[in-house]
Amino acid sequence: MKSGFVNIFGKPNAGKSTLLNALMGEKLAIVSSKVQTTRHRIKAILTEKDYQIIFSDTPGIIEPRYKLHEKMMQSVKSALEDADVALLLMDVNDNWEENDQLFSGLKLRVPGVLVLNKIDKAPPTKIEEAIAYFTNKPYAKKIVAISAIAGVNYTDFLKPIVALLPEGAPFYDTDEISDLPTKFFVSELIREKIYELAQDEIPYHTAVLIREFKEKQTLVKIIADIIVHRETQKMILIGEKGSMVKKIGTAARKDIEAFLEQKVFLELFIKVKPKWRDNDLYLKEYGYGT
Ligand code: GDP
Ligand code: K
Ligand code: MG
Repeated sequence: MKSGFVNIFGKPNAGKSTLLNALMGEKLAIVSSKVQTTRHRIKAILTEKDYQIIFSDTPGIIEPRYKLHEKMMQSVKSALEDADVALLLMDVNDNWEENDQLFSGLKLRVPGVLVLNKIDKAPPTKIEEAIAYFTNKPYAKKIVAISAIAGVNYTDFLKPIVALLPEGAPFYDTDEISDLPTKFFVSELIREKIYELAQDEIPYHTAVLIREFKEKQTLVKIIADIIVHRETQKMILIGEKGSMVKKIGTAARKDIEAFLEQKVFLELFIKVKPKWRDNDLYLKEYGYGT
């Protein structure tokens, strides 16, 4: 049995969360076209007959500007420390030199697999040139080109990664898919809808707190607070006659129902907590503690 930790690193929007979902065949990590959507390290456990891989999605690597950012980068650091294999993911259409510097800067002590993503948007010559550019880079033990959106297959993608893992007993029960509680995924699905539907900087000022999660006979009742900095942001999120919060709620409920495989009653409240992103107590309450 092979078992170990495979951690995904890369710049914001490289497609880390999309890849994690493709590998798991299930939506565990939220995805958006906005940078800094992922704030936590998410562990996803894939168990098969002869291997168990614990994948970690991480926030994109950035320079911290708020305490929230510092917590995000701490989770990148911890993911560097416990990896058996590092997946270094980049958009093949992004700047190669910048990614080269970033990956060198990680100072990997474990084998790295360079993953060139979004090949659906690149001409074949560009993919070949990228492979040539990254061949023999010290962090890239192997190079693969994929489209995370289209999906990845076992033979071309997972098999070589499994080969790099140590022999050993599985770390988690075979029926576990994550180390994080259900509530976490529920709050993330709500947050994803805010990234999709709210304009400009509002998603970055938002946290979601599940206040009630009750499994009843025929449905799950969920009450959540959407936390923002300012009264004006609250007004925008409520929208005209409550239209915005209603849209967020409807879209989130559908995804939560798919995730829980149960009917859901979802109620959302918008609350103002000035400067929560720089307040240790709030950060802890909203799940960004260490
Ligand atoms: P992360 O910030 O690295 O976690 O990136 P996400 O997984 O959130 O993806 C960022 C954006 O890139 C989203 O709009 C995705 O739909 C898109 N994306 C991810 N993988 C691919 C891909 O293989 N091809 C294309 N065309 N878009 C992708
Ligand atoms: K993103
Ligand atoms: Mg992400």
